[in-house]
Amino acid sequence: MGNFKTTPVTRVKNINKAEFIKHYYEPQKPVLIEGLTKNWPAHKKWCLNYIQDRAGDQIVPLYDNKPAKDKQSVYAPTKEMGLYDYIEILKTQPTDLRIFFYEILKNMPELIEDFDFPDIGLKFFKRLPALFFGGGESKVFMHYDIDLPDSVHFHFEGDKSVTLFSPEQTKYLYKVPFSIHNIDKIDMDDPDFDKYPALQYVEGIQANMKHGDALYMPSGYWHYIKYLNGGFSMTLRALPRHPIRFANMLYNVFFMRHFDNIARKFWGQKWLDHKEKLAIKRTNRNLKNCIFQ
Ligand SMILES: O=C(O)CCC(=O)C(=O)O
Repeated sequence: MGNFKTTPVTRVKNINKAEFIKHYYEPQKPVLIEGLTKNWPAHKKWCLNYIQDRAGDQIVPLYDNKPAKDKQSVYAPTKEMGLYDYIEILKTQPTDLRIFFYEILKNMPELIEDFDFPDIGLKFFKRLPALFFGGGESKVFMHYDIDLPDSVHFHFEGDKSVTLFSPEQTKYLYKVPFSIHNIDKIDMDDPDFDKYPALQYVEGIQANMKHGDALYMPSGYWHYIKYLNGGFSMTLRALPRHPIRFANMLYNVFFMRHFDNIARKFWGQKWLDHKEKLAIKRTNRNLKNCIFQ
């Protein structure tokens, strides 16, 4: 058992477009920007009460920390609940229940009055601003986004911990084939280096986020997220511009995801076990190659 090596994310108080492009977007380097939301109405208004007041009788799908098993899709929620009642839980007790990808335009379009798409050189996909909610025990499984966006993740109310890993480190992360996550048995808080030796070579970037912080996550970056108390975040995404990343995005969205779903339906747990074995075999082979180079 052990800990990942991590370095703290670069933090800046404010940044203009030219600086962002030169120092972060072009080299694809994460950065936490503290002042990006300070002039948004959301900076003053967004808190759990504000969202709860607008929840009405909406019913939302909820996820917990348990990984999907057998024929269950990774996108299948654990349960459904009224948004008002869910936020009441977030406010009053620790919970691992999360909302993943609550589409603002579909569900609470009035919120778009409260924020801007920042002018920092990213071509944001304006139709898909999304919120994420979690409680003090929520952990978002380690993954990268299927559409490989350059994204900016904004946090509101409470605190959260985000650990990022660059795409170059994928070879040591026990990535599961035909997926965007690593082996779900790995405890990202206390990784077992005897069982998963390649993890010793991984280096993360640690970002501790509080109200109003904005984290730039370059395309393909892995993220492992823990909510330290009840809060919520918004992600704005920009489609990848590099042609290879764009092609990978099309492959992920239009082929890989569907292929994996079909295989899961046919073979259930057998398919998951097979992929896990492959992940271990491939990663340990990468490790050997690296050691003997
Ligand atoms: O913070 C969360 O709950 C998940 C966020 C996430 O995975 C993302 O923005 O890609």
